[in-house]
Amino acid sequence: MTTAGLILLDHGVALLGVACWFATGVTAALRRHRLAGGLLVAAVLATVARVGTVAALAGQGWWFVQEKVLLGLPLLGAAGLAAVLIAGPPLRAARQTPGAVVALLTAGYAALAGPVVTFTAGYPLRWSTALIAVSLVGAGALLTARVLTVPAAAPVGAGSPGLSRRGVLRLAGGVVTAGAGLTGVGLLFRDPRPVETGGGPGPAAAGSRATVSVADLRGPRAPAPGGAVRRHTLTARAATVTLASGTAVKAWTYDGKLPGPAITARQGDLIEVTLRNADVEDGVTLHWHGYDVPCGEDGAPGATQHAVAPGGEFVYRFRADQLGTYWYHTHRASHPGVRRGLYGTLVVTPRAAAGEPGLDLTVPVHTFDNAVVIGDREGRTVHIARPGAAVRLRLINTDSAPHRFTLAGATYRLVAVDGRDLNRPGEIRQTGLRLPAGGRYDVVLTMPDTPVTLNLDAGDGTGLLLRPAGHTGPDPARPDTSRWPELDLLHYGEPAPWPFDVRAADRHFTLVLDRALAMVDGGPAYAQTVVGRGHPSVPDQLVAEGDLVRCTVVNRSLETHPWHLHGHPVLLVSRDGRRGSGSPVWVDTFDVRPGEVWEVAFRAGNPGIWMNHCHNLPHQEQGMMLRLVYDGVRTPFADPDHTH
Ligand SMILES: [Cu+2]
Repeated sequence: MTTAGLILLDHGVALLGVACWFATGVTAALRRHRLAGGLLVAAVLATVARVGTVAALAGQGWWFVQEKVLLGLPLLGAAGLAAVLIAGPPLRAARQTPGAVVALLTAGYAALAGPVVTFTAGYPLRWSTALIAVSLVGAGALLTARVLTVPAAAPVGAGSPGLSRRGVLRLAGGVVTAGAGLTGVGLLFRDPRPVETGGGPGPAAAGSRATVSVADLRGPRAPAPGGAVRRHTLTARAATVTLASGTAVKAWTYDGKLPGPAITARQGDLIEVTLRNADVEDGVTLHWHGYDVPCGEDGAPGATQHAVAPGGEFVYRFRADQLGTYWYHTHRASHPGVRRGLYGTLVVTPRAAAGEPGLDLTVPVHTFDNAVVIGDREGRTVHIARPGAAVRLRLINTDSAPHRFTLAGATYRLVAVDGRDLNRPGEIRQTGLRLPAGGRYDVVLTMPDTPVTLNLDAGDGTGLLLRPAGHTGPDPARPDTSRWPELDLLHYGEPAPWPFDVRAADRHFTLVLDRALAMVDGGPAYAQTVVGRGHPSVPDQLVAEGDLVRCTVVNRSLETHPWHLHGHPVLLVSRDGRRGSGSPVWVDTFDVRPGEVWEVAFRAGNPGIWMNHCHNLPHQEQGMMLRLVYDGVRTPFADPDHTH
């Protein structure tokens, strides 16, 4: 069973246990003794089964079970054992005692506390969570005891003066419960650690070394020798754009276009883009997704610049040293900014074109409220190619969810991922390509003398049709590709030596992704969390220039998280503890699906302050973001409430 399957099964068994314990308590209270006895057996069995699911899940990693092992199960175990001891004998004798009902319902509260802690706090378990959970279960027990064992019409002043033994016990229980609860609530407001060092040295002591501002980490002003200057001015503005396919889209745009103007360069050129903002009230930036620009050009508001407000301007300059397929988008209010249209493509080709020109198509996919488009068209776009010509398709996913592409009618090779070439990628056919949010695949094929289709997802016919020049037959229907297997990047292409030994990493960080109650941008939220926190309360990751950094990314949730680090490509090391057998794969975005554990590594060679976040942009907005901070680099742009 997959880890995600185990997570779901464990949730199910936990909820079954809650239902059984409460049902036992209620039926006992109603004096349905035989039914209560049967339910008690079921509750015990569900609890034992829960131990089994948690144990199985523990085999996938401690992150998946920590709060269950340390809190949920011990609490339930203690309360359940007490319930069996207290309620078992009277139930067997078909008697009811108030104490039995209290004990059974208390086991119900304890059973409920486990999943509540899992869904609201998760990993890592904190003292505040544990104390509040124990306190709430205690409060539930005391209240239940009070309701069930104090006669509603007790005569005032009757009974013995002073406290009975039961009264003393209750008073003590109340004090302990209140104390635990108050301590737990107090601990909630303890500030999180501001920085994680990943086992490496901490920040250099203030004043002991020079610091550099990200404002000074800017790109060069001239191209490489022989290179050109590619100058653009992009003006962000709201516009209603009529797509080539005829649909009108109310959008935020760069230059009134969807997508924004395509930026292309030859390797070594200087790209200089002046961003102006006409009327996008939230402000805009340009982030060069996957392009390892100097940090000051990265377009991350609150870290590398202030967002460009209406009437404002910012000039980006960087050398087009990296070849390949990239894209740009706003990083200010990315959700909804990117979804509404603030994106465009960036393609860098070699200085000298190799061989005869074939067909080179940039294929950005985007989903608007009322249209799914490739480029600026819905439906199927037709291109003509000469049989025998080299065709390159540059697939770009500009959405927040993965897309599945299938190419029918030809064999092909996936030659580059996120702009970086794979080593000896083999020919494949009838294989699906799942492209993470923000990711890019470069696919090449030799045009056959029959039509080829590129198909998007399962749906509506969105895609490309490559028609051979001179072809007169009918165009092919959309093929059924739903059963095609999915290419596993970890086992594609041929191995090649890695540029470093990941076992010798200088720092190792672990990011556990989940949902929980947390503060996001100054307000409480049911957040998308990293180690239980929401942005900007997630601790920074500290690195020093030159460090080899390992990062483990764990997904405890039931949603996919396309993880995206700015400024650095990361090498995919392993998934669920297993290394790949194929080409080294360098990416800037990798999908961490539910229950998966990825390990990646990178060399810290681009000083700055870099955003590290989920590229499902609604998740990012809901807190799933942190910063990678180089020691000695500071930002004058900090704006902790508005850094999306
Ligand atoms: Cu996510």
